[in-house]
Amino acid sequence: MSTNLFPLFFVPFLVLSLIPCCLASGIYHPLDPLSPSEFNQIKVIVQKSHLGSLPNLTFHFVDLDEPDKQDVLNFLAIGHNEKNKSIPARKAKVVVRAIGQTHELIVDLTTNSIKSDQVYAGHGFPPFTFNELFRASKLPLNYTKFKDSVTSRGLNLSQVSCVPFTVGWYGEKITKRALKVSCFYRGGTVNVFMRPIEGITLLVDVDMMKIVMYIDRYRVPLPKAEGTDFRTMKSDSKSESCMEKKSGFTLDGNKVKWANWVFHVGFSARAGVIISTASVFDGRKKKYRSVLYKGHVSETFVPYMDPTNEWYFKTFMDIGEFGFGRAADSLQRLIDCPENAEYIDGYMNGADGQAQKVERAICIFERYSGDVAARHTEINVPGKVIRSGEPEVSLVVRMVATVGNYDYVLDWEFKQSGTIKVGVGLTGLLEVKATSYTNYDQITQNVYGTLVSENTVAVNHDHFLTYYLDLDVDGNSNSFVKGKIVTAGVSANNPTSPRKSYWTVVRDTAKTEADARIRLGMEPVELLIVNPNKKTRVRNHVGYRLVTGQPVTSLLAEDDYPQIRASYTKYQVWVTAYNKSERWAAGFYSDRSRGDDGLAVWSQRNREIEKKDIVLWYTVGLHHIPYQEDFPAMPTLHAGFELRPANFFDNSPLLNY
Ligand SMILES: *[C@@H]1O[C@H](CO)[C@@H](O)[C@H](O)[C@H]1NC(C)=O
Ligand SMILES: *[C@@H]1O[C@H](CO)[C@@H](O)[C@H](O)[C@H]1NC(C)=O
Ligand SMILES: *[C@@H]1O[C@H](CO)[C@@H](O)[C@H](O)[C@H]1NC(C)=O
Ligand SMILES: *[C@@H]1O[C@H](CO)[C@@H](O)[C@H](O)[C@H]1NC(C)=O
Ligand SMILES: *[C@@H]1O[C@H](CO)[C@@H](O)[C@H](O)[C@H]1NC(C)=O
Ligand SMILES: [Cu+2]
Repeated sequence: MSTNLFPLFFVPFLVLSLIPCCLASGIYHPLDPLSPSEFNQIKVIVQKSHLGSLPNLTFHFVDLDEPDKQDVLNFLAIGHNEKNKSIPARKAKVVVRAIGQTHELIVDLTTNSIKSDQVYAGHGFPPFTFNELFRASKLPLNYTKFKDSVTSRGLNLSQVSCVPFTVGWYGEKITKRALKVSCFYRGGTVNVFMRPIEGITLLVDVDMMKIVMYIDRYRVPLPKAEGTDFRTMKSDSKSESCMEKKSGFTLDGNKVKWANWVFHVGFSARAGVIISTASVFDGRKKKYRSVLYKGHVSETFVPYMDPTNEWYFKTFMDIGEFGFGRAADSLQRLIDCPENAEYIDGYMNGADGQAQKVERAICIFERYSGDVAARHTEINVPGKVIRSGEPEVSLVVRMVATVGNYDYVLDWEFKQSGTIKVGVGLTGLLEVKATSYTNYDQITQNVYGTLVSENTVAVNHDHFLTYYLDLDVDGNSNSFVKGKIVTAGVSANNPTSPRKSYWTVVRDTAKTEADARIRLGMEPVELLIVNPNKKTRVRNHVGYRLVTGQPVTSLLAEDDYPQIRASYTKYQVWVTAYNKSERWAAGFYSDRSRGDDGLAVWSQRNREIEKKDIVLWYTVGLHHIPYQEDFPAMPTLHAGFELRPANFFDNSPLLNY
């Protein structure tokens, strides 16, 4: 779902200096996120413009307008210590709303000016501001009909908490910015999500900030408070003293250097953690070689599978409707990250444009997993038993997005083997529906989920996290190769083999975007991004392999409205031609979107993708059928994928970096 209204501890930042701090200290990287002073500078520039005098000006999106890729790469190649004035201009993309219009601005921080201002006239709306969500959540508490509904259920208004939900799109010709608000009863629990006050539909027109529809259709018993507390016994005695473990990496501004890896860690309100310009050191070639220009979660799609009046609209796109960075929670030491972790704060804009800080938004730590990175025992050398091996030590970059009831743990794990392992952990609270049933034997109708406790149905749903992966494998002229593994026969009268079959690999290079839409299933495939211009010592194309997870695609009908908005979830893998402005899989304006922008639409252009700068999109999907163990809070469920070198190195990188 869509909002996290509880941590209200954003610290406003004062304008300290108009010079980006990073420039002064010489550790600047052109993809550094906007600094607090830059956010505040942008606010001042916009307020001093013609927009400043408009009533109710709100900042919905403020992010770095990244320099062109070539400029970034040129800058990094030159190195940051030289006094060469080719630092790309700092610019920001800003989306504000005023008098019912959405303005897209490019703000130039170097010249203190607005470079362009366009009114967006297409479908869909920018992300909600925290203020809007907060104000919408308070409206029912002062709405007579709702107060009557609460009283007539024998409940106490002082114990009611309301939560706003985005509403999706169902074919309406005209859409407004709207939220539906659902209310919950605390009455002795901190787990508000487990006690929904069911049967009420409450629609808020967000621009008017007014309730415009109210229906109280039915009532069912409120699930009990008992047994819903999700707080586990926290042992404060976790010894901090163990070992004084020196972190084996260096953090220089936002640049990380560890083992054979260098990369940049960014943060934005929309994407949350962003990994960019990741390169791995090749010990034989004695140089860093590029792997990933940029990677982050591009969109999420969480459709619930209850089509009834009160629940059908729950088809959330948390990145575009709200933002993973906006939902970033301050990490708890020794719980969210281990004792050897270092932390990075995150910054974003408030609705008023002012910089806000999320302390400890990202952590970075070395992981001693107890696993084996590589090993072997050799007994065939006469008179000897030769044992060798290396323990797995990796570097993890982590962020947690708490999007209302759900918590997503987002990991980027770098391994010395050259692998980048991307992990998603799902935990937090389920979205439940109150019901009159108290046990399974009573159930006579479809409840669209699992009875997880008395009067409590946890509704079936999906999670789709679509990753933007701009791989630049050893440079940016890349191709996408599909290797099908097929059964081959041995002819019956072959004199040299008694075998009848074996398997072999049939490789196919995708020419255009249409060749690169992949629905994974029973058929075994190897998916590679290769650089056809670069060869290994023995003349294989250098590449990286996408090691996929469970093959999950959306099961909704093609013509179902939520599916039209998230049509890209019918395939797990897409490859598109690089275009700086194509980053958000469901389109930039995904609130109330209609599927007319986004990955599926871009792919329809069917651009050439052979020996081109290309972007890989991979969707981590989970069909979530809840179980009783997910109540009252869910033990973490893991999913993910890997990017693994495939003929990238001349031999195992564990041996010679
Ligand atoms: C602007 O804000 C004022 C007060 O905050 C409110 O009364 C008014 O309705 C708002 N106007 C619009 C167009 O949102
Ligand atoms: C800056 O670097 C570029 C590219 O290396 C070079 O062409 C240019 O001459 C340099 N400028 C100065 C002022 O050193
Ligand atoms: C509650 O609503 C009334 C009008 O219905 C309004 O006068 C009052 O200011 C509201 N109170 C709050 C706390 O919003
Ligand atoms: C409602 O809650 C308030 C505050 O806890 C309490 O003073 C009041 O007695 C309660 N009313 C009912 C009807 O339970
Ligand atoms: C880049 O993408 C945008 C958005 O899809 C599109 O409008 C634009 O034409 C594209 N540019 C090129 C050069 O294809
Ligand atoms: Cu779930």
